[in-house]
Amino acid sequence: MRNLKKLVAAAAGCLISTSIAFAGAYPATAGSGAPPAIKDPAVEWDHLWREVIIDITIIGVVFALITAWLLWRYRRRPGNETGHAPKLSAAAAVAWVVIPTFVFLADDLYIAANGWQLWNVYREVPADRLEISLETGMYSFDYTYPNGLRTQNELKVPAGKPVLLRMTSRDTLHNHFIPDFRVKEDSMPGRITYLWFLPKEAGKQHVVSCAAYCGVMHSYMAGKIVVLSPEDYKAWYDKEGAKLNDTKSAAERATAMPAKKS
Ligand SMILES: [Cu+2]
Repeated sequence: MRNLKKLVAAAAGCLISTSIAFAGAYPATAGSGAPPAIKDPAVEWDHLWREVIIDITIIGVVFALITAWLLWRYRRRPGNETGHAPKLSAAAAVAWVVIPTFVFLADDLYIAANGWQLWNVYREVPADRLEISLETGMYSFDYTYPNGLRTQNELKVPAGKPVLLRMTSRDTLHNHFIPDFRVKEDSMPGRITYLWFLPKEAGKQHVVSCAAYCGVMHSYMAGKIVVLSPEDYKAWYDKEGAKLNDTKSAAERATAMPAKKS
């Protein structure tokens, strides 16, 4: 009985200190007064994900070891079938329910609070950003750059600059999912939604996929994000912008010409 009490106390102490140690390992930024530094949301989401995996692994292993030890400690022995098994005291029985529940809930709350905090940080888009409009439709992603340039299913972006997509849809619900950047947001008719990400490595391409069932060709609704160096991006953007202006002025000249008399 004394052993059991010691065990309960040791397990509780171990788990609570583990939980507190993790809380210390992930410093809070919300409410500290200073604006949070711009961080790559993808890295932060990965951090949180690893933390969930580590927590549930530690809790799972500790509880499995305790269970295995109890099974061995109180195993059936020959000649002891009628037995005089020690009874749990009321306090020990309550402790067995309350302490594990507290540990699980404390960890759940801690993880949920970190997720909520990270979500709030993520929803504050960095001021220095490239803003691009996105209209989704069956079955394409149509991007419009600040100079009016349009691309379909391919978004070129400069490395090192946060990119904000303002999204809407011309027909039904779609979703712009970029797995590599850990971002995913619905686009829908009559509403503007947004997501942002931080492309870091020039020369890389990232898959974009629709992640909301939008019709029979939904599985074909995919695109890519091409990350260029800032210089290459500027060169491409200026060149395509100039082409667009030439086309526009030619169209304006054509409409301004007086109609020939017949
Ligand atoms: Cu879809």
